[in-house]
Amino acid sequence: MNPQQLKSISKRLSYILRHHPDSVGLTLAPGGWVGVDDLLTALKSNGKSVTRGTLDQVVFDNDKQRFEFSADGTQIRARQGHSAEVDLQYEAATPPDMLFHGTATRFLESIFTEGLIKGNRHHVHLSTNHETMIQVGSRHGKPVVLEVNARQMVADGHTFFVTGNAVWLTDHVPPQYLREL
Ligand code: HQG
Repeated sequence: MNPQQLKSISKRLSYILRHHPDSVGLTLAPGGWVGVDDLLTALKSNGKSVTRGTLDQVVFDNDKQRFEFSADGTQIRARQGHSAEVDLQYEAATPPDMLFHGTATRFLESIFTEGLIKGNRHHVHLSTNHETMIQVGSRHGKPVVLEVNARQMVADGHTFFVTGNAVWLTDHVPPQYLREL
């Protein structure tokens, strides 16, 4: 399986596990989980057969570690980025004092008016990694990184969650906690 094929399967998995499980007749269980056997069967009946070995490769070699298996290996989920209605069941966690958000310069005016909003997704995505955030921002245009005063947000009662691939999630970042770097 070449990298291009693996990427194509990864995109298909993102589509199913984050946005449209119904497109292949699946529903997300609490936590965002889907049975691995159910997923493989659904892919097969939709003419997109994937072996368990290839699925493992997509999950373990994924550049952003977007997916994870349950501890017993029988279930799979996307770690974040969902628009489908589901409770990911993450427990609240205390973030580092500062987090980063990558965006495009064209969004700045609106962001400094209404703050960072989650849009279609469940949460606003933040990171401790400045470099990663430049990449994330460049998906939308000329990248710019914002510093988020997470320490003050926690002090003011905002809740954060962290995923297994170190993406920090929160509901909304009001503009007073943001600073352009
Ligand atoms: C921006 C990728 C105007 C926000 C990445 C972003 C991430 C506003 C865009 C994950 C705004 C939404 C998520 C406001 C926020 N006015 N624009 N008030 N508030 N925005 O794709 O964070 O590759 O939904 O800054 O790595 O770019 O899919 O969010 O530019 O972790 O695994 O609106 O997606 O992961 O875009 O990316 P997105 P994002 P994957």
